[in-house]
Amino acid sequence: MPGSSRTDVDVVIVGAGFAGLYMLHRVRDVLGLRAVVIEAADGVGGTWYLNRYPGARCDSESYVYCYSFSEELLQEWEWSGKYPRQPEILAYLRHVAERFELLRDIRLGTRVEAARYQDSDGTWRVETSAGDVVTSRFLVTGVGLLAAAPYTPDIPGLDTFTGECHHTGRWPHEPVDFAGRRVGVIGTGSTGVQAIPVIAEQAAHLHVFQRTPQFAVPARHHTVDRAVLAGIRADYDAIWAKAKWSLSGFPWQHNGRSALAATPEEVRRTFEELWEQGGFRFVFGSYRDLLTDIRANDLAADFVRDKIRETVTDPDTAAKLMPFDHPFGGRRPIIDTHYFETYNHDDVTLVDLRESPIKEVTPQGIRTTTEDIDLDAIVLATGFDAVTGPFTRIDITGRDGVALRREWADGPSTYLGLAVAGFPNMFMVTGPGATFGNLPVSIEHHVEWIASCIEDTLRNGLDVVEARPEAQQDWAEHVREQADRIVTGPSGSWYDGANIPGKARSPLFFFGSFGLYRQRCEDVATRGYAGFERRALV
Ligand code: NA7
Repeated sequence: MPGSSRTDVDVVIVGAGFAGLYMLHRVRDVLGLRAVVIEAADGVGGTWYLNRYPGARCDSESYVYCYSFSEELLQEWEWSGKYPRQPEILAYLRHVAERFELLRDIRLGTRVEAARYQDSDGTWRVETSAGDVVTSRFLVTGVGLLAAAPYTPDIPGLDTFTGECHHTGRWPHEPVDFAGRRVGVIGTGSTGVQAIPVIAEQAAHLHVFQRTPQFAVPARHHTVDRAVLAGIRADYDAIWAKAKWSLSGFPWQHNGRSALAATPEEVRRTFEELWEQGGFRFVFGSYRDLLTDIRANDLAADFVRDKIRETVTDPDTAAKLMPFDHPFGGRRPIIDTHYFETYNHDDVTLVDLRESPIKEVTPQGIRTTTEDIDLDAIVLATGFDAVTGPFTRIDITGRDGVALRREWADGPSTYLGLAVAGFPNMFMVTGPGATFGNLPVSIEHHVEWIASCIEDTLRNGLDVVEARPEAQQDWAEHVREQADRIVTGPSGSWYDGANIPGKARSPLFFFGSFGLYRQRCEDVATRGYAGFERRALV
């Protein structure tokens, strides 16, 4: 593959998570290009390096929350259970980095501060926290959707708190001991819901500060029988084929039926079965109209509310935990382990912030409009400046010095979530406007598509590849159409930027299916990268 000696490397990759590690392997070992990964953290793993809070676990089943590109890797790695815990995923990614000898081309503990496209010679200048500059022909971001941009709300007095305070996305590496302590958790998204039952087991008393009650489906985590794993290993080709062309990156589809055409008894039976199986099947393996017809959606929402009512013994607490202001799946579906059961313990108190909002944090604890709650530790499970935040924290400038931050001030616009008009030779793995679901499946797809595009560009003796503004405009409209098509379109959460005060609201994902998206990307490639302008520098 013809690289270039004009630059330090051919490809700079930002981030050493699932995306960056595979991108490096692909461009270096398959295409033979010179590449470097620059990673702010002191270790590989991305999200799974940073999110070490108690109970951190993946919501995708372990055997599909991994790479599929290497048959040997698939066959040799032993997952311990249905859902992998954070340390296990981190161990897996470290194993990948070592197995494919990636570490020698990864610069850890180095933050990309700025990346500037040079109009004069079609290259990128990447400025790092180490004070140096790396020049490159291509810039590929593997910055992830969330972990690089934790969000701490501006609560008055937070910095006056004299106890321990941690954001879940920046959890200390040494264990935090909650035994015998009074702990407050702010936030009941996926993270809070995972952490709360685990912290409750240790703490003397746990106060949960809830602003928006959420739907959660039980994980039903269990260890995996060796025989079951062997069966999965033998069937991997079929499993990946399904996952790649599915709705959300999982190897199953909805049941093909309408919830509205079924009798109430059938609906109840189906939901009960899926509830017992646990996990995302309840959302994506259920009726075909669950996410597209509000009447079908209401049936699922009522079912979950009934479950909360049955599980939580105190009716007042149960009522407060009942989601009411968004459809089921309108926010990121939550998978839990004993979350609602936790509220049956005497040493757990739910504080409903809709009734009594937080006024301030004091040196001793949290003051709401109705009471002072003394605490020894506060856990901020308050989420992330999702999808665009990891980009806007870097000073990226494209052609004519235009800043990406400014381009995206009213919401991001991309072509296929892979490229941005005005930012030549820059590609994004899972950028805004791409699909959301079982992410390793998206990541592998993006990495392979980007590598093929770079390969094809270089083979054709071209220097620059750039999304055309009109193709980007068409894609933005398509993203919006798909968001409007589903009743569970963004409902005021990080899905559309609503969780960050002042952030522009716009759909951050393509809510069509993984299959539809993959087809579109394949069509673009087969039509000679339609929608991209490719040129040689004279
Ligand atoms: P989320 O899903 O954004 O949840 C953040 C939570 O923090 C949510 O319950 C918020 O309430 C709450 N929050 C945020 N700001 C405040 C203030 N100021 N006061 C009280 N409560 C607040 O983040 P997660 O980390 O749980 O999950 C992010 C993704 O990580 C997850 O979806 C997975 O894909 C992995 P709100 O709902 O806004 O009322």
